[in-house]
Amino acid sequence: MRLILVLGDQLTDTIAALREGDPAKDVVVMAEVADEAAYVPHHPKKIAFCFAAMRHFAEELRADGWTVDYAKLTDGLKSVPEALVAASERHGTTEIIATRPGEWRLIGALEGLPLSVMLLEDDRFVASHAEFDAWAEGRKELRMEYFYREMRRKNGFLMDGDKPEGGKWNFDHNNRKSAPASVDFSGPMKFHPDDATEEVLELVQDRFGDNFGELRPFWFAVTRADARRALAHFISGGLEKFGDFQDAMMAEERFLWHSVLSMYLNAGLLDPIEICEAAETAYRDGAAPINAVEGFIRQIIGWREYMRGIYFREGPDYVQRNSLDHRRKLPAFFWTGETGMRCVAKAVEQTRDEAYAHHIQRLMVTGNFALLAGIDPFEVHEWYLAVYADAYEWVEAPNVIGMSQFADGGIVGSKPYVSSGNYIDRMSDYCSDCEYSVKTKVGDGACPFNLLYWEFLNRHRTRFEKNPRMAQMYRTWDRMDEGKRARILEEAGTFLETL
Ligand code: FAD
Ligand code: DLZ
Ligand code: SF4
Repeated sequence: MRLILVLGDQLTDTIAALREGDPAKDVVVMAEVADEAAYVPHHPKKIAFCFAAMRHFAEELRADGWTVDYAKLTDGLKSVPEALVAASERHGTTEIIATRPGEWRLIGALEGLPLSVMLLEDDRFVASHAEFDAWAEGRKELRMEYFYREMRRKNGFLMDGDKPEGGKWNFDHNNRKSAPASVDFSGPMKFHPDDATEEVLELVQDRFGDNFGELRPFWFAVTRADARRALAHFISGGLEKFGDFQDAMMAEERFLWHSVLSMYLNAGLLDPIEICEAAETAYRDGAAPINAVEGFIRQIIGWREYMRGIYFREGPDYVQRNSLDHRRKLPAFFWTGETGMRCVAKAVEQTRDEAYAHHIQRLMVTGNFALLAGIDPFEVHEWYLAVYADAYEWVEAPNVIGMSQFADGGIVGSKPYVSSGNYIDRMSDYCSDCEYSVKTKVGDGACPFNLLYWEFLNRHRTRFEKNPRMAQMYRTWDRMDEGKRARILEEAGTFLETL
């Protein structure tokens, strides 16, 4: 008899450890534990989703004939290792089968156990570690686009023989429409909590009710069957315009045409291949255009897989990187939303309510602000890890430390994702109601993004002026009247002091 560990983001009935086990002999161990619920102050919706999905999954395993030893949070276990040691004593076995966790912290903890642990590769991904590393080996730059093309070829998604469907690998230039007047998609499918989920909601309210984030209304799917309904709902209603408005942001439309499937995918309720197949079928059936479907598939077999590859290739110290030596504390308004910057206030507000913000809100509003203001990237990382329902370190860290904060020195991005208020104004409806003026570059009411943008470029001049993708910005800065430049730097400095 052996123990099979299933973690809160391993809720897939074909996961490696379950495939290795035998329902007739082995016992599945699942545990809600204090340490996992508290390594960052997770959003209550994230904890509730995790526990409710774990409990439902345990029931499904039992129905499939498995014996499941399930510990609830109220059983008082501190950590995953403690849960395994206790289960090992209870069942009289020291043999553990586990699927490799998605975080170095937990991998280290399992490897340090005084038990015999068989750690199996997590193969719920399109690319294995070996495949990613082989692709990365010897390359000067690890550009996602080239990795993505290999994944397209390997999996045959949107291929026309050996050519990309539609004659191009990437249709992103079609995908930059600004915010529309209205949204004709109802957003993600929402579900009513059943009794088992209600029990979790009460527990989470009791134990984590003071964490940042609204627990209710709780509308996430917590089973694979419901997650599949959410997928079908998106494919039939959202995918068609996903591409067009992928980068748009609206104050009162939190989801636009985004899929809002990442939490299900990352927890194991959905599989990346099944999602991409559903999207490709919609394209082949004429229900969604190529720019939407290519863009969507690229996010999943491209960006998501690439981020995972980077996290595991770069190693446990990745989250500590700080190539720009940013040291400022995270401003309180990341937790309160109390700022006159409407774009930031709205992004924080919806994050608090939904444990969700879409990519451009994460990258070009909160991420952009943190980078421009020189916030310590580790603090930024901990914030993102805590507040989003889809956040697990393997995917969150390369997005935050790499893509968003440039703290890895340019592994993920060839230039920092910074912008002035102009970009936000072009892509959103935030600015019209803001107490700052996006058109004002300096002086009374100037949008802080406008000031901080130039201050950032000036501060990091030696680092970035030779970057061909940034040279134009430095030329614009240099052409500016000297007095104006001095005022911008002075006002930016004053603003930064208020943070
Ligand atoms: P859609 O816009 O509908 O995209 C479809 C799917 O593509 C997503 O469900 C997701 O699985 C995948 N995807 C898209 N972009 C990325 C990306 N950059 N990296 C990985 N997968 C991607 N994603 C997470 O899953 N967890 C995180 O903790 C996370 N943190 C982020 C932090 C920052 C600073 C940034 C800029 C991005 C982060 N992302 C993260 C990526 C992306 O923002 C989310 O995957 C996406 O917003 C989830 O919403 P959705 O399901 O509606 O995605
Ligand atoms: C996110 C999370 C939370 C909140 N709680 C638990 C838990 O109590 N038990 C568990 O097995 N997993 C939990 N998880 C998911 C883990 O944090 C996740 O498996 C690791 O971070 C590795 O990705
Ligand atoms: Fe954000 Fe500036 Fe626009 Fe206000 S004016 S919403 S701070 S970009």
